[in-house]
Amino acid sequence: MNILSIQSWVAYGHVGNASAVFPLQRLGAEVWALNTVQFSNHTGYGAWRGQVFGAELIGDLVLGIEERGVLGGCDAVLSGYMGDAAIGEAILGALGRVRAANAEAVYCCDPVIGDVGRGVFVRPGIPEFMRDRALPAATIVTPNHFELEWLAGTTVSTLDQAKAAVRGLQARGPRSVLVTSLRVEDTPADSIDLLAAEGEDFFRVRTPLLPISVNGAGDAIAALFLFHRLRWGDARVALSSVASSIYGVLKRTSEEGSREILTVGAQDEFVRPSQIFTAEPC
Ligand code: PXL
Repeated sequence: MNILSIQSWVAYGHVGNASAVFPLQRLGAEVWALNTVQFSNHTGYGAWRGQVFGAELIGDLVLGIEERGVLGGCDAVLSGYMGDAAIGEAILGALGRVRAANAEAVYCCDPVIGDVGRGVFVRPGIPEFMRDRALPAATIVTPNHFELEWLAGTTVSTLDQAKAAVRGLQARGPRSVLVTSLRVEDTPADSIDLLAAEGEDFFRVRTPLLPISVNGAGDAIAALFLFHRLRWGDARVALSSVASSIYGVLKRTSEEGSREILTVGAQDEFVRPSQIFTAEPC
């Protein structure tokens, strides 16, 4: 499996490509990683150094890969944190090149906009880009609770509202939607849900809420969901695998009191999760 992953890079810690690439490789995927920014650390620290790369860099790197004659072997494009909206357009340009070489290529868009508590944390124009430009091109979209509400333009406090919001997104393009960090009325206070829609079907998996606040878990979840869905061709199996792996990694992260996800230290959880959580139809 070959995945073109276009996301941020941080030198220290694990968000963006620094959260997504290693788990994919650990599972056996080849990752063609393009970095939209290189920062010292993630923006959740409030201070960071580094650069947002120009949109033309994305186009140039994709052209270089195309010139190797291998673009047709790209199974999927994965995008995440974009830096600015011009980079978003470059990502869609890259997707166009990939789909010209392989019409079957899947586009998994993690619409990184913000989070409950933090609000919108990306540059102006990016939320609208995700809604109006990226969503219609996506095969799979992986919003968190906050992003689902933003993209759908509704509040989501019940499962039925979540499903209606997801249906609204599907009507605009993606066949599959994975909602992360979902907390609705029937979610117990000590739990958190993942909700996946594939065509007409909905599946939900519930894991214990961990007493931690890390960045980049959503980036790993999107990557893992894409990988397992491509591998198994089944959203329910993919959802169970993702939930089990990410819970295992975050539990270890919590036990060690780390501010960064233990992407490397807990890597066996990507292959053999210690505890299995099964997604159920809902
Ligand atoms: O997890 C999303 C993300 C990705 N990339 C960078 C970030 C964040 C969230 O804080 O700062 C650079």
